[in-house]
Order: sequence, then C-alpha cells, then structure tokens
Amino acid sequence: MQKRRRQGSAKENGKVATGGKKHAALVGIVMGSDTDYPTMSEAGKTLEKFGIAYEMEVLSAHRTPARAHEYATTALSRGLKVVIAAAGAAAHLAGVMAANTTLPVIGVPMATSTLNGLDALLATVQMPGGIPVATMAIDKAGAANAAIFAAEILGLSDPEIARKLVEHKEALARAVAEKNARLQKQLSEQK
Ligand code: C2R
Repeated sequence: MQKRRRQGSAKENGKVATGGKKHAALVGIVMGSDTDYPTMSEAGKTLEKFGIAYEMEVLSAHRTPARAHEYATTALSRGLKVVIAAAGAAAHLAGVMAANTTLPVIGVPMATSTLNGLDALLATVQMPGGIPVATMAIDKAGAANAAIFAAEILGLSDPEIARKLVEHKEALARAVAEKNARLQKQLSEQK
C-alpha cells in the first residue's frame, strides 16, 4: 500500500523549496496507514517551519513487508539522514526501519486502536537491545516532537537549523510568559 509522496507548490517528490532552490529530502516520514496522516501531517508542518526537506509515504511492515525493507535499506543511499516512523496498534514499523538502516529512527505511536495508543507506545519503545528507536509521545505531540528531534539531529551539522531551534525555544518561553501573565491577571481579578 504505497502512497505517493506529498506534492505541492513548495514541495515536490521529496524536495522542499527553500530560498528558491529545491533540496533533496533529509527526513523520511513513513506511516503504517493513511489513517495516520491527519496526525503525522503535524510532523511535516513542523519540519517545514525548520526549512527541512522531507518525503512522506504510507508503508507497512505487516502489509507491505518487501516495500518496508526496500525503503529502510535504501534510505541512507538516497540521502536521508533521519527516518520518522509512525504506526498504531501492533506497531512494528519503526522497529523494522531501525533493523534495516543505520540511520536514526524516531518512532511515533498512533492512538488509533481501542487501546488509545498504549499498545503502539509499548511496541515502539520496547525494542530489544541493539536496535534503538527514539520513541516520542503518543499522537500529535509525538508527531511534532519527532520533527523537532529530527531538527536537533540535523542541527548538529547545520547552523541554520540550529539557529531556528534556538528561536523555537525562545518562542516557547514567550508563549509560557504570556500564559502566566493571563493567569496572573485572572487571579488578581478574582480577588
Ligand atoms: P488501518 O487504519 O489502515 O486499518 O490501520 C497503522 O499505522 C494504523 O495506525 C490501522 C493501524 O495499523 C497500523 N499499522 C501498523 C503497521 N502497519 C500498519 N502498526 C506496521 O507495519 O507496524
């Protein structure tokens, strides 16, 4: 069940336009089903904020094992630096990616099943020794964090991404200060 990569005016065939130039994808986002896309679009949006080119594809360790194997074994030679793998329920996709590439693999458990993602969390995080998957929080927060974590990996050798990460932290701090100011105002009005 292979899905075509996302296309758009700014992003075609795994390339994102930054400063008028198209760049090859550095991050590969894979997900077990298109039902994961509404959540995983968050990872794409976040990577775009950091100006990081990515590709996105539906593939499954269970349903398309040959394609999953091919994706992971060619990821490095195709120029990817990080793989983000999202799956729900018996989530084996991130583990299979990690088994077949030396690239860092970030797993995002999806809350798609009757167990609300706890199954996917345990399946993703409880990797046997020797095959790590950096496991994020369940669902949207995890999707966004996967992108930020990928940016942190890439930012080690890319000053522009590193600079955007500093801005990201500053924006978080400003947002918290604003929330606190609102709360303090509310508390003083209650007195
Ligand atoms: P459907 O909505 O297509 O039935 O999929 C998907 O990630 C999705 O969250 C239900 C859930 O099954 C997950 N899935 C996996 C794998 N492939 C699909 N966990 C896998 O290979 O691990």
